[in-house]
Amino acid sequence: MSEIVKPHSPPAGAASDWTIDQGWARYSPEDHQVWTTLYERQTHLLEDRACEPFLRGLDALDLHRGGIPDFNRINIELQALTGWQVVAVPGLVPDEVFFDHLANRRFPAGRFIRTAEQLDYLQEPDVFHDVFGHVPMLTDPVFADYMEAYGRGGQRALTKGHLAHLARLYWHTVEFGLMSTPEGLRIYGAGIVSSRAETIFCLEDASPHRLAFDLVRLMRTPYRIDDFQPSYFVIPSLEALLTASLQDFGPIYEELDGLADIPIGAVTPQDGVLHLGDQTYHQARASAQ
Ligand code: HBI
Ligand code: FE
Repeated sequence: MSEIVKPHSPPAGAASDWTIDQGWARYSPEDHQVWTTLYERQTHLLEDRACEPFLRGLDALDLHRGGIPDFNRINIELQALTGWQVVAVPGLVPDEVFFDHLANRRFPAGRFIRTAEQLDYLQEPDVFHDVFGHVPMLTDPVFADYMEAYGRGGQRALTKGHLAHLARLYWHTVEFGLMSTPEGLRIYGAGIVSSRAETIFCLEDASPHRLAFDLVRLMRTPYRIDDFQPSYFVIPSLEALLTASLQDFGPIYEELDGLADIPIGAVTPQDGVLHLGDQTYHQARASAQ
């Protein structure tokens, strides 16, 4: 997810679908150590903060064994569970390439890993974000169907000129989604589970709003790519998310044509408010500039 302009033909060495070999044997001991450091930090924090399907996915793929996982190894288990595959790509790929992979149950993942100096912040998705963050949820059959539906929806959104609206759906669910459970709010968004600071902020800080998921509302809401989200959207269940995504978005896009965006961090009278944030975090950041 990025506004960065991407070239439209694959770089040298990549296949026409932009995939490359992971080249697992080429990772250095330092690369593996970065993964393990991040992994241990996050799994400890996520024990009672991530949703059950995410934690189950970590177990199912045996991501506990340390070091950057070999995609060929995790693909055996992932394929058996939900028919998904992880494929390596050089970085961000063009939207149509991205959607084609998702629609065919392939998740494009970066193969490079951040350096030890960049543990907490990074612009482009690396293998820790893509594999630790995204792949565990793909072991859940309902979420697996949702991601495929999203890929198909992306292909249609491109032809209808509504990519910006659909990208917001990805951002507010796949990347930054929260889920309501009998035990309380839990994280399923990949952008959150791969970030130490946002894992705490999204659940425990008084600043952000936590609002009930509503497809149209969420597509009207811009997102931050450079900082924590001012608002998080809470789904009642993965089934509800899948059901919402399987409807025809055509009429929804028509409705959106007549509706203004809702400013980031705003709350409307129609919102289901689980927590009304005081927005102090983003106010302090704005006044410091
Ligand atoms: N490419 N590798 C990669 N990862 C992404 O998350 C990604 C992408 N290309 C396009 C894209 N995301 C977004 O622009 C779409 O989801 C809208
Ligand atoms: Fe991501």
